Amino acid sequence: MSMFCFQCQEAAGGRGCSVRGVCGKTPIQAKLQDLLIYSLKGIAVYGALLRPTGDIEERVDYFTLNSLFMTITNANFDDETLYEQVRAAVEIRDELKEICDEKGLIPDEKYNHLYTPSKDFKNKEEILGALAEKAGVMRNSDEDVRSLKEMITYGLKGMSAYTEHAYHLGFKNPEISAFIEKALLAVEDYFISAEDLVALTLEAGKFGVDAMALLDKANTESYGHPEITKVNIGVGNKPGILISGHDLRDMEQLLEQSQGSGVDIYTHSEMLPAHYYPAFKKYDHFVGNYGGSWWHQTKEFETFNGPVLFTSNCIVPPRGNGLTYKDRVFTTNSAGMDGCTHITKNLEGKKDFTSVIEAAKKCSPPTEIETGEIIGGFAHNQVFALADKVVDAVKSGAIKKFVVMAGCDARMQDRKYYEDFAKALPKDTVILTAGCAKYRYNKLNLGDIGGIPRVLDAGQCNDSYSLAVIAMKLQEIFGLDDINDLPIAYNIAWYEQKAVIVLLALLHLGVKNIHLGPTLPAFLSPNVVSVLVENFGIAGITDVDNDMKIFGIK
Ligand code: FSO
Ligand code: SF4
Repeated sequence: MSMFCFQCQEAAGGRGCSVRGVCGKTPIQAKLQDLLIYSLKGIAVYGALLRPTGDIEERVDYFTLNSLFMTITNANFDDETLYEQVRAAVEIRDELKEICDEKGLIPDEKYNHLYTPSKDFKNKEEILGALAEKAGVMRNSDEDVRSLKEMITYGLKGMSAYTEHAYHLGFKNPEISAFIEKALLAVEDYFISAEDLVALTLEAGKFGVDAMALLDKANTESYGHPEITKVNIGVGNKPGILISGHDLRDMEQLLEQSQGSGVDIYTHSEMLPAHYYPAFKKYDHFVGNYGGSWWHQTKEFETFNGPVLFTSNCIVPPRGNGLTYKDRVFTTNSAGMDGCTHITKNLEGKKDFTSVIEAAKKCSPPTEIETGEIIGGFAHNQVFALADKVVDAVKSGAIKKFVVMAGCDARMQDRKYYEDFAKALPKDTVILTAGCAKYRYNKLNLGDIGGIPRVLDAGQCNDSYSLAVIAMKLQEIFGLDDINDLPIAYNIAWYEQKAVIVLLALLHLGVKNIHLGPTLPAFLSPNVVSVLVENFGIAGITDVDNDMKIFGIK
């Protein structure tokens, strides 16, 4: 087997990718990512000893967050970057070891194996040959232990992504980093019990809530609370830059630097919610959203005609299929793709997007692919402002049910279920959404209920936190003891590891009976599924009609 990965919903055959990723990840990239996580555990061994003495620097925590983010599905397809990150991890580990040696701090011997590789490796072939098997998913032979350890690892990846975005805005929480360090060591502990791993999974949910709350605070304190916004989906007549991913600090810097340049800025996929923030509305050249969710990019980047800036995942590598846009792709942060320009930040966190802006000036304006508007901006504050209206509609029976349809979109045919489900919902139901899942139904014009749109988009996948805050507020208003007594059904679409931390966070908040689709994760063993079913009522999906009945909707 040349690689093994089963971290996302598109894992080959519903089991795992073993030749090449369905996502486009090559075996070398898969192994370098495994090795990167393994090297982070080497940092965690010494970091955990130094944290109580205050000797752990912020740059180390940031390095771990950024590295975990690089291993998320569709984030980084650049061998050299991944290799250099492994090299840097080994150097950081050795620096920390030296400080520990000076202080007489000695790690538990069960982690001795993590003091490999030594930093003398010469190239990626050498290091992969020596260590890839030790670092991969299959290092755990017991399938339940493997399942729990991988679920925790994927939760850490999602948590790191959200924490890193917050960090870029100057909002930090070292407790999240301390937890990541502890959990990285726990999943490398060959003696840990399944019970302890279950407890750690639930604790990851708690830190998932903290990470999303931190990012919510960072985004709203920096750019204001999202407000109801109509976003243009047509195009103008100037050249454009398309910005994708989730990082709002990059959004801000790009808008600032491109002002007056004669270039328009458009969002793609998960960057759409940037339009909802008051601070970005002052930019006249911030004109709209182009296209749909991430996986449409191979078509849409061709017709966009201008440069594309990825501030995070999801990237689809345009390999060998006659596509011409690759030389217009720029990446930053954890995102990377071989052959594309990567933009880094200086010590103050500033980035220079001149190369992107200059590239845009030489391009034709985007080709129109659709016209009209989509509406969004229903994060917690905006919904609270409408609370009286919403509560009255529930009391009068005008709204009978809310359905949380947050999460991700992806390319497999069976995702059409979500479009069909949205269309089949009766007119007295409201969809609460966040993440790129919304592109399955946000252009369907599903109408409104007394002025309340039937699709309330809170924002990016991390804004699922907002949906939980809204649910808790409704629980308070209606005086309910249990959040599960609200007329809310959860029909969540997952794809990658940010959705894993969103799920664990919802479980931590006490939400039960979540339906997860289009398929349950390949990394869940049958026994772990049983635990989730028994304790949390987790279920998959069936077909639209049957699920409507299960949810008590029709
Ligand atoms: Fe989507 Fe991709 Fe936001 Fe993910 S664009 S799939 S869960 O990266 O992060 O919802
Ligand atoms: Fe396969 Fe998903 Fe892993 Fe890519 S991220 S290799 S598609 S399981």
